[in-house]
Amino acid sequence: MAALVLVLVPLALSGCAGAQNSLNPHSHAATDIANLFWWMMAIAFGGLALVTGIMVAAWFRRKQPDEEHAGERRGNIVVLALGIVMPICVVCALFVVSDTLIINVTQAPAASSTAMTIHAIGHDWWWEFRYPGTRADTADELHIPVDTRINLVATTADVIHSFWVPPLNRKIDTIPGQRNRILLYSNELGTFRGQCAEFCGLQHAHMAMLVIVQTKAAFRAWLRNEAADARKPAGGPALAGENVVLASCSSCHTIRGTSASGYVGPDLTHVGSRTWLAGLSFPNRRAWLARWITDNQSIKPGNQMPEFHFAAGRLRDVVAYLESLK
Ligand code: HEC
Ligand SMILES: [Cu+2]
Repeated sequence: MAALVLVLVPLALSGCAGAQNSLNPHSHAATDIANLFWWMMAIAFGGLALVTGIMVAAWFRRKQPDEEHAGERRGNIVVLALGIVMPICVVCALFVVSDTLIINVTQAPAASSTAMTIHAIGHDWWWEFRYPGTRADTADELHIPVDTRINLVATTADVIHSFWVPPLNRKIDTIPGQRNRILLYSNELGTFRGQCAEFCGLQHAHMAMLVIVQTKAAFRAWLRNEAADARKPAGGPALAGENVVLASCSSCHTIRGTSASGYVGPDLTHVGSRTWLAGLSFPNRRAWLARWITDNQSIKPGNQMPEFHFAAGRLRDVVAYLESLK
């Protein structure tokens, strides 16, 4: 029973599964990182096996009382070779491999080698993504075309965060006043999860993102829609909701094509087309949106949006408007 617990608990805590797994690489940079991990793991286990083997052998060949000092000299040489010389060689080899091979591959790409640039901006506690050359500005869902080298520029609007999408590449910190770059690339269609990897305050754990890798045509269509202004609701509850949102929410949120131009929270121009909101804290569904507006401090305690206690009818209008922003 104890042995079973010892095996199962680390497996459960390791979290090696799902869409945020650096051992399930989808780019050559991530493949190299995963390979380095497996090599280091293999060498470490080789070292462990060797040391354990020597300990077991020493137990069987331990001195008998009548051979006090026999073999001491040879023992010293073994300690010197296995305990000092070999670790130095192994660590140096790993350093050279990771420094010359892995760091080079995962390094910021030469600007001329990439097909497009995307800006990732960390905020307490959500991710903003901009596509220079267009007006597209979105949050927490980063769309990219497949098989395309992207120059990802990571900056911050407040404190230090770290942009990390484990299946695609290593982490890159967002440092105030500095632009850090990393190559973003995926060789496969799919949705990968990323996470802020630098403690940035109360809701650091709820600062996640999705990277949605699309075919080039689907990506272009998405970007065209994302760059466009918000569509004016034709009528009904969505139109009534627009007035409430412009009056109550525009100091913090931008809705392009309207008077709302705040920059404290995410751009809501196409919020209706996202699948998860607020750093992937809740799915983009009607009941959750209503709860977010009235009760967001219980969903994401400490987040910088105030709660609004609208009457039921108004709340329904506001939600209808948000949902119309496709
Ligand atoms: C004082 C500034 C402020 C005001 C006013 C404000 N918000 Fe927010 N809002 C935020 C911040 C900050 C976030 C991001 C919170 C987080 O994820 O940590 C946010 C997030 C959201 C999100 C999630 C968006 C996404 O893509 O993740 C929605 C939806 C939203 N707000 C709707 C509203 C509505 C509707 C109103 C008006 C009734 C409103 N907000 C008023 C600051 C504000
Ligand atoms: Cu963060």
